Amino acid sequence: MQHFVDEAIIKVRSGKGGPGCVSFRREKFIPFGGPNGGDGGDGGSVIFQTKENLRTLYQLKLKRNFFAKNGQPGMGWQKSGKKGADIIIEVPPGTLVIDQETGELLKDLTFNDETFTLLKGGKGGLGNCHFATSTNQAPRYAQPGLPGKELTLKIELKLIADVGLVGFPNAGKSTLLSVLTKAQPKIANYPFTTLIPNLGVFTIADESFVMADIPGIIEGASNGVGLGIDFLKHIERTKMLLYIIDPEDSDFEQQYEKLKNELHTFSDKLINKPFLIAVSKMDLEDSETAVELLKEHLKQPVLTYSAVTHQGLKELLYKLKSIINRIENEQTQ
Ligand SMILES: Nc1nc2c(ncn2[C@@H]2O[C@H](COP(=O)(O)OP(=O)(O)OP(=O)(O)O)[C@@H](O)[C@H]2O)c(=O)[nH]1
Ligand SMILES: [Mg+2]
Repeated sequence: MQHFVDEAIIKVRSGKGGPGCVSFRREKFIPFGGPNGGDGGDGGSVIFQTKENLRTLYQLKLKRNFFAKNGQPGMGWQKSGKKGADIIIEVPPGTLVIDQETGELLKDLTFNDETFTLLKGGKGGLGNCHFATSTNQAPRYAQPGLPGKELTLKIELKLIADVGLVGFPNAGKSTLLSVLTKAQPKIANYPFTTLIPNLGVFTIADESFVMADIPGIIEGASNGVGLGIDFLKHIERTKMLLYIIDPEDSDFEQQYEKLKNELHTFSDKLINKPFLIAVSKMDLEDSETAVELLKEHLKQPVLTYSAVTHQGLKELLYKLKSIINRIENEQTQ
């Protein structure tokens, strides 16, 4: 199974500013040289950068502390200390940076190659050359550098897939992912087989799209029943949803409305997405009759397929592609 990490707790710290320097010119023929202490370098900052090729937060699990370097102290001859090196934290697009203590969302990093400075390094202190006055021409004082800042962060990754699969447990979501993509999710004939989201890439007419399979959703999920609702955040950013309806389920005709209800309680964003309804397991007996009843009940188009015989899969893929292409065209206009 694909290794999937969607949350990490890390500690970040920006660098301390280097202290300013106290120093005086001392040259052979200038016995009482003026102050020439240079400034301390600024501390390094904590910077986030998104990289499209990263798919998980796995690398944040390996290294939990991300500390920028301190600024160097100022030196004589008005030489400034070097700035401390920044720490750059690379994350996939779709990453949320949250203050672990307050729960405040600090940044939502959506796009590829986005850069965000979370904590600036402490300013370097001024050297004593700045403090000479007419009454004190030899100041023995320089500023200390300002401290860096430290935060504990919760980093959350919302998967960005084109299509999010939504269905009751056991509807056949993971099976669909496994026949359309190279992903190998766990499949079994009992509810709640899928415990973490799976991603796969499907290709149709030379175009590739990402499909996300999440745990099944049941009635009351939005009130914390079952597992599914925790994972709805992973499909909040998908371009579209694909509802998988299970013809084996006794609630067959009501499944779509029940699912929609749960999604609605979770977020309006989900419910306003373009969607498609597909009935799985068409190889089973009586599924044709069930679909006729469903179509009458829903009064909207319903696609059908079987992951066993592969009937209907091509049509399903073309339909998904055309909806995603339409959405993408609308977005670029
Ligand atoms: N006959 C038939 N069985 C199917 C088809 N698709 C899935 N199944 C079976 O349905 C059962 C559930 O499939 P899964 O893919 O694990 O269902 P799921 O929706 O991912 O379930 P959860 O992860 O529990 O939410 C398995 O026994 C599959 O073999 C199909 O098209 N035809
Ligand atoms: Mg599953």
